[in-house]
Amino acid sequence: MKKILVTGALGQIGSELTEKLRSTYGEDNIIASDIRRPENPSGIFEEIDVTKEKEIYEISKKYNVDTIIHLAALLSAKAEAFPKVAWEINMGGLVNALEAAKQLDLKFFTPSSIGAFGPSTPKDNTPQDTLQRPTTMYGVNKVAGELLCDYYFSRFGVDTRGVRFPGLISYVTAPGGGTTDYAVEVYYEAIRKGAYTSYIAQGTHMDMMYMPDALNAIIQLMEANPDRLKHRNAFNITAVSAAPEHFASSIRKQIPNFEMGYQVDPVRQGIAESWPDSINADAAKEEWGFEAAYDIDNMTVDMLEKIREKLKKDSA
Ligand code: AKB
Repeated sequence: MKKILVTGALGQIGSELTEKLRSTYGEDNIIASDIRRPENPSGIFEEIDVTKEKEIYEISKKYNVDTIIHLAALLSAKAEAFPKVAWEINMGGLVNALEAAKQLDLKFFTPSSIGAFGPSTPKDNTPQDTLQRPTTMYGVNKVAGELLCDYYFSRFGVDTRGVRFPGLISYVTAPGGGTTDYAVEVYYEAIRKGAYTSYIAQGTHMDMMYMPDALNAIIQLMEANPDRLKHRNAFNITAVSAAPEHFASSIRKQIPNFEMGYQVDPVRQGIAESWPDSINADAAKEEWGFEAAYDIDNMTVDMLEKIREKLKKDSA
């Protein structure tokens, strides 16, 4: 990768990935884009509506990029609330991005998710290659997206690569409309109130990962030797399998009086229950050497420290 267009650059992954790419590949080589221009973009920024057929193509051509990292998408809970909009953004945006990659001969990354699995998928140690019959619009988009990326690879030779992200935890930009968002909120509320009411029920396991590991995964996969890749779209990756009470006990090691309550949201609980409890990430390890560096406890220490600094700065 030398010159990279990032779509959805203002989102949870995009905002941090753009900065990391800039420090790795050089300021002028990263073109951030999103549907709206921020007030003070910190580097090259272009407004792109991914659902408009030619916008990704035009900007990719304008800057002569060699890679597209396509992140613009609606997350699971939002997609359940607005399924048709989700189809238009998640699938319409993806096919436009893939077409740009095909026409300009670009490398391509887009994330899939643990949401690509469904209730009939084996729940524990979910294999890389398994039954995928998701029951959510987001899941349908993710499976269709994986297949579409594989199709552009096998039919048109586009170098497509992807991972199935677990719930991503970070302090920089809040996730919007995901099922796993509680695992970010819990840290903020632990600091602000010493307590959190979880909308996901006790005992509901999902895979989770700290953002620095997720960013490394994207770069590592995109830089991996293609001859070693037996899979492409998309690799299972994980760091921890955790339920709300595991976050509570990890936080209690740092904030002993922290209290966790439960008020379950049936929609997000239903989505969570349709996803795996834990996934098997051996293929990512074997084919491109990925292993997460953070477990729940060292992530908790870092999250709490960074959120405290951020809140202090915001209130200064
Ligand atoms: C969501 O909850 O929708 C996302 C995901 C696991 O894909 N965080």
